[in-house]
Amino acid sequence: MNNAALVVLGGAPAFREKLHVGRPNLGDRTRLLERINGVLDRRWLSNNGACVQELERRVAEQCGVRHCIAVCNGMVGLEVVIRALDLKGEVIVPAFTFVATAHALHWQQVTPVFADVNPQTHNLDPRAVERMITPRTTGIIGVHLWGQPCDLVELQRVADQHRLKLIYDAAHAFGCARGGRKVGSFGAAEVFSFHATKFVNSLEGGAIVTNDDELARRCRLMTNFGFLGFDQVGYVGTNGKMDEFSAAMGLTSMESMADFMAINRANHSGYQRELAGVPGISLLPYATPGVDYNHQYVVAEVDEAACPLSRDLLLDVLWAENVVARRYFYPGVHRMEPYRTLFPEAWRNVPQTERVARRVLILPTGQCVDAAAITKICSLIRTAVLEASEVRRRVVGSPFQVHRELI
Ligand code: T4K
Repeated sequence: MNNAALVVLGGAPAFREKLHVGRPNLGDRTRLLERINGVLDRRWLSNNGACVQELERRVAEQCGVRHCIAVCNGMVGLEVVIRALDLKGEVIVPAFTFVATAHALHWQQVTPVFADVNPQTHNLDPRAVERMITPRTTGIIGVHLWGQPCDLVELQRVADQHRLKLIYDAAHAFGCARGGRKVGSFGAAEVFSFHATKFVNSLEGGAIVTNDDELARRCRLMTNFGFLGFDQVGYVGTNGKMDEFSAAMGLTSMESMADFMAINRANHSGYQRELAGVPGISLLPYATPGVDYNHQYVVAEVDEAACPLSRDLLLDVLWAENVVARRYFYPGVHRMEPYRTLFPEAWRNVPQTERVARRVLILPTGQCVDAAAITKICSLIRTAVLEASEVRRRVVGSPFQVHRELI
């Protein structure tokens, strides 16, 4: 009897321990602990310490930009840029993104307007952006989803033509590039997330990067309460500073970027090989010429017209086998509160988001996943799909309860 059928009957899961999407990649422990000891020795724990300064230098170098402001997380970074650019009224964002992209606007009293995505890349569709522009629109936030650079040329054209400010939520795209130009150097500013689950992580953290001197100055002041000097405040700032332990982690993580990338790339190829020919299952390919990816997300799509098993049933099977795959970013931000109540008709404008959100399943990758685990995960998927009618009968019809925490 195969594994998928086994678990449905209540047998032991295929993996003894949960294999989560988002397990952090870790750099060199010794180097990290040295850095942390250095922080303790210096007794300088936050407020523009040596590690933060070094991280900012290295991130700016890596992106080929003049300025980097390290922040406590990506969402605060977005808020600071939104405020520093004085975005008002409406700003267009993709409906298919993590909720933080929209929340950052809402938190700053700006209305997020949801535009549709390109079904091939899941990235913001510039033509859909154009359709959503109104006299109240002041900006666009592109999201380099799954580490794929947006349609940079077209989005810039739309922004220029309509005199809109364009920034990027680059939470997924550290280390990525298009045409040799690094993500981080596009638009008025870009914001990275260095959250634990990201390609490069600083526990919690993020960075604002820009070539605009004045914008950088404002962002830096705003992340430190708006202080211009010891006793002088010039803006309504916030506390968006990164602390020294986080920066130590970020620096150590950056030093292992090449390793992380190689692991992610090999994992992605493994999934591609092992899932080839499974009916109705495909992987987002990361294959556009001239684009460098970090391969941080393994994005599977379940085409219900061709796959005998629904995406959600497949998710149930995987969870039951201790493979904690995720339905990012179901059901689309426009269907989350408060946006669902504020804009109950928004779904009508985003048919591709609606479709993509029903298809996507993110599979585990990174350091915690090896070739043997990938083979096992793919064999579970293959078995579940090939024996769909039996799996469906047992999952739906049995008292076996799949624990769906977090979903
Ligand atoms: N823009 C975009 C496009 C984003 O994707 C994000 C964040 C942001 C902006 C905002 O950036 P930050 O403000 O977060 O810097 C997780 C992350 O918390 C979030 O950072 C990330 N995107 C999002 C895609 O994923 P959840 O709600 O899925 O978190 P959670 O707790 O379910 O954890 C994710 C998985 O990672 C789980 O399977 C467990 C695993 N995990 C997590 C942590 C923290 C570990 O194994 N170890 C860990 O230490 O949001």
